[in-house]
Amino acid sequence: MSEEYKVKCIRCGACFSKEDVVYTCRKCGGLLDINYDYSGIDIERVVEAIGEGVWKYRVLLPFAEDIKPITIKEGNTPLYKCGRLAKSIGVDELWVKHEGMNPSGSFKDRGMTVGVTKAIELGVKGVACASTGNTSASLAIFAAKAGIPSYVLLPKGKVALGKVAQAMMHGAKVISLRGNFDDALRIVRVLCEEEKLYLLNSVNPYRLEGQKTIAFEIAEKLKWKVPDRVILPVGNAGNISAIFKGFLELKTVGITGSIPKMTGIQAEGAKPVVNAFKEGRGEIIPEDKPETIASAIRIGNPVNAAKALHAIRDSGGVAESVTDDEITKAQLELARQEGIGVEPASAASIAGLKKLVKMGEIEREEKIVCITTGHLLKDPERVIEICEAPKEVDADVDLIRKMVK
Ligand code: AN7
Repeated sequence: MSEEYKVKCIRCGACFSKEDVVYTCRKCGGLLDINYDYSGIDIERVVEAIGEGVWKYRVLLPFAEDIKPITIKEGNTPLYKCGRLAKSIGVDELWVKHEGMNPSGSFKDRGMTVGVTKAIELGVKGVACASTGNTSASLAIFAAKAGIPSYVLLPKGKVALGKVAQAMMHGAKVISLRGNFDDALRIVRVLCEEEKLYLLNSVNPYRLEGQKTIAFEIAEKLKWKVPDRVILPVGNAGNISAIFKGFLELKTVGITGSIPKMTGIQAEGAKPVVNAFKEGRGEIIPEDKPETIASAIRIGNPVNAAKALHAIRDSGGVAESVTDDEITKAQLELARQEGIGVEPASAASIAGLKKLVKMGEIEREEKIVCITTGHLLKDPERVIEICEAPKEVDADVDLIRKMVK
């Protein structure tokens, strides 16, 4: 593992110590990044690494050799080649990396294994987050595994059932806030400062170190050749920033030769990053009333927007939005053509691909990876809404025989 790293502000370059509990730059308020001495990274230890999941890539994680990870065997998710869907969309080569196959059912586990391991190293008394659902489920699980208390703030009535159930079951103190996700994040940040709880939203740069391993796994599965494009949903904008960093690191240390076009998809009713991208701005204008059926990405003031906009522009990618109807349609197609069950936010990546192909922005020859961030079972209520209801019948074989004809 890489003990040699800096916690550095992406805006003014100020550095902070590893023992410091700091989330944003104390000098200018900018986002922080974990920087390694890449000249000291042994490529063989990345390419030849044994093991599986996030900790396989421990040379590029910010810990000393002897650290004991808090892990529930996260990562190592399947990368499916999707021939039928590719054909119907009109592209030659489409892969789906299904992050819903993580232990808690979302990609957040990758960030939490690193984040909670750091929390234990720092010796904090508890951990906390605001969440649209998946972050809280994952935090509750890792806190349980670590044996420390967790506190989660959820926007009341706006979180999918499966996610709340997980947070409750694994023992988090769940607080239902009369407000939206952005309100919850604002409040939990104050709470963490005052109560000395460790904040594990994606503003915490250690979270992103775990999530960047999505890039490592994609590259490795494709025999260290990177795809032309990676498409994923964007909410708080941490994951797209993390995956870009992962690909950048592989290129920096000399394992790969290029970086995929990072392509971020938001919902029509919550698209501050898309607007900033299209208007050529480096900062977003927050949206007061974000609204979409994809509750995971119902976020109006994404904290990692500055990093995400860099990732998208520096890689030659784009940001685009899709409607709720387009999301639902893509969710059904992915389920029925490929057998991949995802929650609405995740289907935004497929909906975005379809739209960008139609617009001529994506070319047929591109090798594309879509990331589906969360599992279908996270949001059972939504499934019942969009699928045909089961037909109820008496226990009579003749009646049922007629139904299957
Ligand atoms: C399924 O759980 O923000 O752009 O609090 O659950 O890195 O925020 C969830 C985000 C995409 C967006 N897909 O990722 C939370 C939360 C799913 C998600 C995103 C989320 P980011």
